[in-house]
Amino acid sequence: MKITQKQRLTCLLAFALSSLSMTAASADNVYLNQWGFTPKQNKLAVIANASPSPFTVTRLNDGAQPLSGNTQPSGTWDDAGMRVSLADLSAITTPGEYRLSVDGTEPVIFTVKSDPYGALHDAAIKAYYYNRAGMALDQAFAGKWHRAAGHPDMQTLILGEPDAAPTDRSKGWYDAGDYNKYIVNSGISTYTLLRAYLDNTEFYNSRHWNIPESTNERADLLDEILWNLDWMITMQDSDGGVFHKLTTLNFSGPVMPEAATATRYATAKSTAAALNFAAVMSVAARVFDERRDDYLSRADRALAWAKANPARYYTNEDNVKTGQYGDNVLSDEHTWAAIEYAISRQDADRLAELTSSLSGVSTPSWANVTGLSYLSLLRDAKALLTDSDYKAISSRFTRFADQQVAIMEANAFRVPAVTKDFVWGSNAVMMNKAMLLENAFALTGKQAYRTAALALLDYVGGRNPTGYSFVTGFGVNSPRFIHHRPSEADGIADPVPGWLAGGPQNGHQDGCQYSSDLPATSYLDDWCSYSTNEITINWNAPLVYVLASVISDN
Ligand code: 9MR
Repeated sequence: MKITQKQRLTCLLAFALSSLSMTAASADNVYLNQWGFTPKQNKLAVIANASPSPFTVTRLNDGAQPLSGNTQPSGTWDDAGMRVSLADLSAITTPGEYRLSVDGTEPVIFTVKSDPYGALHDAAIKAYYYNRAGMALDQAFAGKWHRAAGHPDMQTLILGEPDAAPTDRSKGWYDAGDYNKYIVNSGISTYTLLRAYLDNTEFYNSRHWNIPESTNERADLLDEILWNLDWMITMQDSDGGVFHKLTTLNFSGPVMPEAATATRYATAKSTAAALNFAAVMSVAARVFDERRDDYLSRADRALAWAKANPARYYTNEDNVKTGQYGDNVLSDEHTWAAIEYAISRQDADRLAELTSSLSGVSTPSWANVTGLSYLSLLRDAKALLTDSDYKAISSRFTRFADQQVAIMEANAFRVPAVTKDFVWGSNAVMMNKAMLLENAFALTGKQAYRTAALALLDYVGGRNPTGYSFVTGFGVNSPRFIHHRPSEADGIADPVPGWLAGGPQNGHQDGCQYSSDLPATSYLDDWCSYSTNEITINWNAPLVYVLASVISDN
């Protein structure tokens, strides 16, 4: 079909407008998953042009054209300021490389393959190895990103207690782009990885990604998790309380770990730290048989401390300027820790009591862990709950999933995302939703939940209004300048691979220059942008979970 001069102008205008609202690195105005699709999954491309336009799909190896049609207008996404249409490519199920040509746009390539997510999964979990504190990364495992050890943390002090003996608080993962280690954020991150293991045990028992422990008997995922559990244990004080974080007074500059040598302190103890610690130790007790008693007695003591100190909220000491992870609403943490402990102790009576006061399902985050309680109840507590309690929990959970499906269907990009999702770490909001949706799918077998989870994977893989694939090293347009000290300081052009960038949100807390003020397009691939382009252990964890879940139940 020939397009008129007016249509051509409209297309050009739409392209120019969308280019303006996009970040500079976007090459075109077709947005789709840049990682590849499995043969059977839905395949949608979003075109930044509201009017129906002809499109053709060409197979690269033989020039065949297995699909053509017209794009379907799908409405406006106000968060991105875009009116768009969709090309549905789901009919393409034969593995191969394809070109999508939509009239008025630059053609884009997409792939269909049996395992588009395997390498991505391995990189997303290997990112934790790259962030290990206190260990040199050998070239045999780290490739060109090998580096010296930093932060041995063998002689750390307690802030404000100059007489306390220097103490070993070694190992653990660096939280993020900074080099500090925070218990609250370790809580949700370690839980999510333990959850990934518990829900995909067979997959992980035979999965390796070349870390120093890959040749031992244990699953690589468990070795990775132990690196952090070993550190978490060192943060428990003799009274059962848990120090909130191990930190320098200020953030270091963009230098390699071994060059960041300022003194490290354990800060004040907090209720949030004790509860996160107790929850993680309780779950770890279900996974590591040989450590069960130790982990449970640690959880026990942390819970007792939290009971005696139920509202010891953490705020940074006057001279501490690093991340706060402050949370003044701890009812969700109190319930979560108690639920995990009761599950591990097989205490059905206590569980019934806790379950009856559980609040509604919400997307997990470091500050809101109610969703984690639901996951543990659904996955690990069926035999401990009465049928009617289990049903009540399940139906509240699937109601949340149904809401996400409804949001997806109304969204112009067909992703279950709303304005309030665009907070610091919005990509992790999407992945945490996807994790819940994968669980709803596992619980019911309802395909719409899997479709919604995959739509969110597509979103972080490129079907989003910035045109970025948000995982370093994957996709044709992925972040190059993440806010990650080693990636900034190592002199290697490519960032450390496998990290999920925080993603768009329009708080602009870092004062960088953004080309957009809109929630879904305020993203900057620049070191400067710690509010949209940092990486963290709690954002990668649900990505790992979702990929493992999708791969193992393909
Ligand atoms: O992920 C945290 C986000 O929810 C907060 O809004 C933000 C500001 O307090 O802090 C984020 O966490 C950062 C932490 O404090 C320090 N390490 C890097 C984390 C990611 O930016």
